[in-house]
Amino acid sequence: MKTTAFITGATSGIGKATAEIFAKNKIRLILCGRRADRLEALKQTLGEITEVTTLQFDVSKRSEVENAIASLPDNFKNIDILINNAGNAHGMSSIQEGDIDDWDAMLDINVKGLLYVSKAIFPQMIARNSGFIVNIGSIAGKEVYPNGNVYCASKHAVNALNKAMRIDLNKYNIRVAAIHPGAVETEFSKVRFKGDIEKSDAVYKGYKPLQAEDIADIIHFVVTRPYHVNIEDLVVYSTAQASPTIMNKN
Ligand code: NDP
Ligand code: 8X3
Repeated sequence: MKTTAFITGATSGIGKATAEIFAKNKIRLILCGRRADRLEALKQTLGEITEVTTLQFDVSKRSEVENAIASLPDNFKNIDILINNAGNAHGMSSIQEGDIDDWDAMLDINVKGLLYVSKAIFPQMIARNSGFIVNIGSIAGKEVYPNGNVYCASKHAVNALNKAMRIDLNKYNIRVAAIHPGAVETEFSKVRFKGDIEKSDAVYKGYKPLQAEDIADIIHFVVTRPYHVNIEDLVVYSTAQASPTIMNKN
């Protein structure tokens, strides 16, 4: 039987690259995001090589999450792999100057959104005594850096929830893994800096950052190990990056 994967944040960056490599490897796809036009475009292109269905919802809206997942057609209901990837940083400033709307967005999307989606998918994995949940954390979930405050807190929460899922779902034979990338060149910085292209481009200048495909390749490796193997936690930097703040730029 074919493997089915559910990917949140599939419309861009790491999620989109993961959808592409999964499609090439004939994994059936449930692709999620808010931007309907991008979901439709992915359905058209990737639908030529594998079975694809899409769900448009905001992970931070609990009823949207529940309704969307409940609406999956029967042939997509058994999810083997959940990639909890949707998320972003919103703003970057000292904690005393932080925008409370940005804090709400990061905690609602990166933490509560991941929980809402997972909660809706746990039951069928538990019932089948099988499944794999991959949580996309960040180096911001391992260390706190200046002006990263609430984004770092949200990713520390993802790190904690990854461990919690591994412990609590252990008796159900469910694999759980987290991947924590350093800087990856995606739309991430455009979102963080609210469309300020100069600021977002500067994040990736002067060195070779990770590409979305690098992380997608690692995700694919992690989910294709034999079932008794669970790579639980991976931190991935570009060669030029030694820590959240130490970068060998030219
Ligand atoms: P992108 O901005 O390129 O992609 C973010 C994805 O998340 C988009 O598909 C977006 O889809 C989706 N998303 C954002 N908010 C919501 C929401 N409220 N509801 C549903 N979907 C949402 O960034 P990346 O690919 O870089 O980020 C993916 C993950 O990787 C995030 O969790 C991020 O924190 C993490 N990460 C990124 C790093 C980087 O340097 N780029 C490094 C470490 C971790 P849409 O807008 O269509 O809803
Ligand atoms: C994204 C990487 O360093 O901007 O999570 O936090 S960083």
